[in-house]
Amino acid sequence: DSTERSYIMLKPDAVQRGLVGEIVQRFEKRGFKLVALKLVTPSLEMAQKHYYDLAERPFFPTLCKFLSSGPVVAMVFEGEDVIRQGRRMIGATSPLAADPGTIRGDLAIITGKNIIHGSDSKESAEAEIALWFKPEELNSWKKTDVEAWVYE
Ligand code: DAT
Ligand code: MG
Repeated sequence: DSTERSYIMLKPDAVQRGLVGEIVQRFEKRGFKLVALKLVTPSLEMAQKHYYDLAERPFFPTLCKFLSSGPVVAMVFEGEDVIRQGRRMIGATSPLAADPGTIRGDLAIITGKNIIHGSDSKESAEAEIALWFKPEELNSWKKTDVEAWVYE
């Protein structure tokens, strides 16, 4: 299903470290289509909603405080199997366990500063996209012949 969509978010550490371009490029180069993107500083409430399934975990308060500590890059990528492939590209939750070649395995060290979020199922993708974006912020567009964008 080439219209599958995943919510991908670059956390405050990725923005602070200047890794936005590099990480977005990996998804673009793979061939996934960007359908939404914005820089936003999440409120604590927004962070808590995003991570609601982890509310009982001891690290939940720290995690939510961290996510709301500065701007994040909220994105939606579209493409065949993008939810699962996005998770593969991101790598394991602990960057020390993430394979080299993955985003976390190449660019991060500790779990609490693992630079990126990606939806883990169709259900979470749908819920996360609805949480972070209004319907009109999602852009449906066709990739066309590059020459038309270089010449008139
Ligand atoms: P993922 O981000 O790989 O989907 P998750 O959904 O289990 O991982 O957890 C969400 C975030 O919470 C994760 O990116 C970092 C933080 N986190 C998870 N487990 C943690 C732990 N044991 N200690 C501290 N932070 C943790
Ligand atoms: Mg998760």
